Amino acid sequence: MHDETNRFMTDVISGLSAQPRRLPPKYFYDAIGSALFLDITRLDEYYVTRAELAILQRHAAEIADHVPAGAVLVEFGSGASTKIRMLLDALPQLAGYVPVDISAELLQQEAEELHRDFPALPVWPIAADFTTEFALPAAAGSRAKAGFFPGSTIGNFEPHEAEHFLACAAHTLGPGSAFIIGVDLEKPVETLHAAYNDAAGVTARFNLNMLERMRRELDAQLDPQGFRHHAFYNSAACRIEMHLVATQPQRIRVDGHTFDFETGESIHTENSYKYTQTRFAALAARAGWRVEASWTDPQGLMSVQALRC
Ligand code: AVJ
Repeated sequence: MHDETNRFMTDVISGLSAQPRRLPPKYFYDAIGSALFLDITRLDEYYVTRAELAILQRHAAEIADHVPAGAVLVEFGSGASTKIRMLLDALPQLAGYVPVDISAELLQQEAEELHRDFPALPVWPIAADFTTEFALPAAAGSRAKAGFFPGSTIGNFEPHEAEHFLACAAHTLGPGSAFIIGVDLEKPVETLHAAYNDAAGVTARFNLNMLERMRRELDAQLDPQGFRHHAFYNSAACRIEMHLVATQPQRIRVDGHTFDFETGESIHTENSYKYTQTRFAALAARAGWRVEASWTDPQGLMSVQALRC
């Protein structure tokens, strides 16, 4: 079995053994899940991507002002590298771009495409799980560094994990580095609810794909039709929660383990934390970062923050 599959298996068994049961949201993104997420970003109800792209487009020059000339830019979870392309034209000459992503295949493909489109930009991909510590390529050397972490992916972390992640990033990037990060903001619950319960049911399919993936990759025995998508705003915790809820008694068998579900029992698959500017600035400060500037879209739905450590 591949390392990645092994890790998936271990995380599934420990997550389903836990109470409440949970599965890490990073496992949404196999090829099918990544395609479904792309569909989500195009939904009318899902404001996050559209609002962030509007900010990056409109404020590219100001954002670029926070990235030192000659810096190496490190993107945490680069995926299709769509957003960095929007900044590259505005950015001062970079010494290099380091996309970090768990999917080695996607990385290779994107590195080649970037090289075609930006031949003067050295690209040094790293296949790694950016939620763990990783080493920068030797070529990055002692140059200035800037981090890039768009998409409000930081919202998937518990606040204490987000703090730990930011502290680690400060360590990896080094003192004096910049960090450009997308942070989703608190807003009326109706807007949030619609964004995670779209009328076309794409988010439901995205959530349920986690179970399909367990069948495909781990040979799990389960009935995906016995679970339903449930997403709601937990206002006390300031987060959207996504769950897969058993609609009837269910049994999941995987690698010799058996997990029984009563009707209504859930697997918690994702938290998506929403911040106020003040709460995010306080969290960043605890991790050693100062907010130098922040931008929002005209409706104030989403933010991009420029940090310095
Ligand atoms: C990619 C983590 C930012 O939390 O909004 C979209 C993932 N989940 N719809 C988010 C997601 C359900 C998304 N992030």
